[in-house]
Amino acid sequence: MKGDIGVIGLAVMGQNLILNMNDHGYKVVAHNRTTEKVDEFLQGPAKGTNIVGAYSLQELVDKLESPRKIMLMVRAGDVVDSFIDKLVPLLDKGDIIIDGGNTNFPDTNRRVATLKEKGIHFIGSGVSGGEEGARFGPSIMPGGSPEAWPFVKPIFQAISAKTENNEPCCDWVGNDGAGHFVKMVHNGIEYGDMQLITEAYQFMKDGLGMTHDEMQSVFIEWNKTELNSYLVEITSDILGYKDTDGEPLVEKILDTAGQKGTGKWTGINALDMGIPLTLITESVFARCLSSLKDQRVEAEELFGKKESIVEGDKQVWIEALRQALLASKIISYAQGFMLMREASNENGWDLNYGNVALMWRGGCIIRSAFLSNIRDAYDIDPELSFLGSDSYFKGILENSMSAWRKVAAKSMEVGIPMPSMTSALTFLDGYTTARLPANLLQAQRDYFGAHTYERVDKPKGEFFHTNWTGKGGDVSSTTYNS
Ligand code: NBP
Repeated sequence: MKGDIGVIGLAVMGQNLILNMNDHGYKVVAHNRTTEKVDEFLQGPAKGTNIVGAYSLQELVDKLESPRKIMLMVRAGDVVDSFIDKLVPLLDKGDIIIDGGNTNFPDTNRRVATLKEKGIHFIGSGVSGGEEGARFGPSIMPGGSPEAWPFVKPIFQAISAKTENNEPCCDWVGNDGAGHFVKMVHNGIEYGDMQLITEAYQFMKDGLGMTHDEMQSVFIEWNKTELNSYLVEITSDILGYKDTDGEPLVEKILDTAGQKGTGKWTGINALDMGIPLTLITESVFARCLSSLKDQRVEAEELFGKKESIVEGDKQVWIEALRQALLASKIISYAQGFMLMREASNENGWDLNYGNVALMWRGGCIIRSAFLSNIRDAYDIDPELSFLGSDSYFKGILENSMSAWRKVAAKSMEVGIPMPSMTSALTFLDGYTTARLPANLLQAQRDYFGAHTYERVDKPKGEFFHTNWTGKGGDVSSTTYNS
């Protein structure tokens, strides 16, 4: 009997996905560039299963049922192109190549188009959830050639995580690089969620002088509220974890955050598309700032250590902090969905935002109860332009407003950096202000560069230039795009 699917790449993700597919009754053919790893896998974790090995790409292709489905779980970038180049001459029209790595979506756009000309279908799929997700149920976000989806759907939906209602956390996202785009936004949102939690931690630790056991209890309690999520849950575990000397391990970890680039890509795309994705972008910058460790140590000495004590009833502050965190999180997701909406419009992807929320509901790092509410919001209004306008989320934003402002103001007053929570509030203040001071900005642009402006008392699309000083001419610059 031939194999149902081939997987290339026997590192942590590939091996675990293969074992997961095997558990669900699929016969998988496994290949890896370094073929010793095929033997190690077959004699190790895959021993006693139906998984078979292939020591060359030709052998892999020969062992697969038509149309062949070959999934790459290798390092993103040139390695994917190199495997595609080697596979194409061995494949037949209608065969399917799937890239399950963390690929930047323009690469997937390009690969879908190039392979289409050769009659090969290509799927670029985000896979989230790390090692455990891959083994027991990841969130899977596939996009690319729609013709390929019916062949891949049963396998992907079988191995994916399931919601509490047994819905698969995997569905077709859209054409071209839509799957990888949505995975990129997922990762950006993950940056935001993590940064928000760290800001709450610093407020509790430095501002309220709380012990790690106290903070752990707070996160355990928060996990029983609307903040219920994987990241809040692991944060409570981390805060309670003691090193061998009985002290909290977290305080022994160097405070410089790493990053692999997907948060940065999200920010870059937001800038390219003109979407104010402030919270995620602040989270990326917070990681950049954290990496300037030596400079920060010098600067603290130069400026003097801040006394950031927050006075007042601790319990009242903790509840205010919870509300500020929740409200900020709503803004982060609202901005992420604005970005997806813009990308969907620009690329004609026709994204289903409720389905995206459902795909993130389980199996991935940002899984949370909250995503069910997002799904509900898009069920009510599939074209919702701002998540915060949905009545459930609007209610939370309004109820949290006073506490959120208190926390933001206090953080500024005592010098606790909370870039994500404060920028989220600033965003909402801007978004809910009908008239912003961009009129003055336009006047400045016209003053120094003759960039023209539109008037509130004239139809949009009519452009005016004023000779502000009486010295300039009447010639204007090219019309601007807003
Ligand atoms: P890695 O990203 O570490 O990639 C390892 C695989 O790439 C091995 O099969 C390796 O073959 C192959 N490879 C490399 Br590296 N260079 C190669 C080359 N020049 N030619 C051919 N093959 C080459 O594996 P991973 O951590 O399992 O991740 C796989 C994909 O999934 C990546 O895109 C990753 O970003 C993504 N992802 C990872 C996670 C996670 O938690 N790790 C989560 C979600 C997504 P070799 O054995 O011969 O060196």
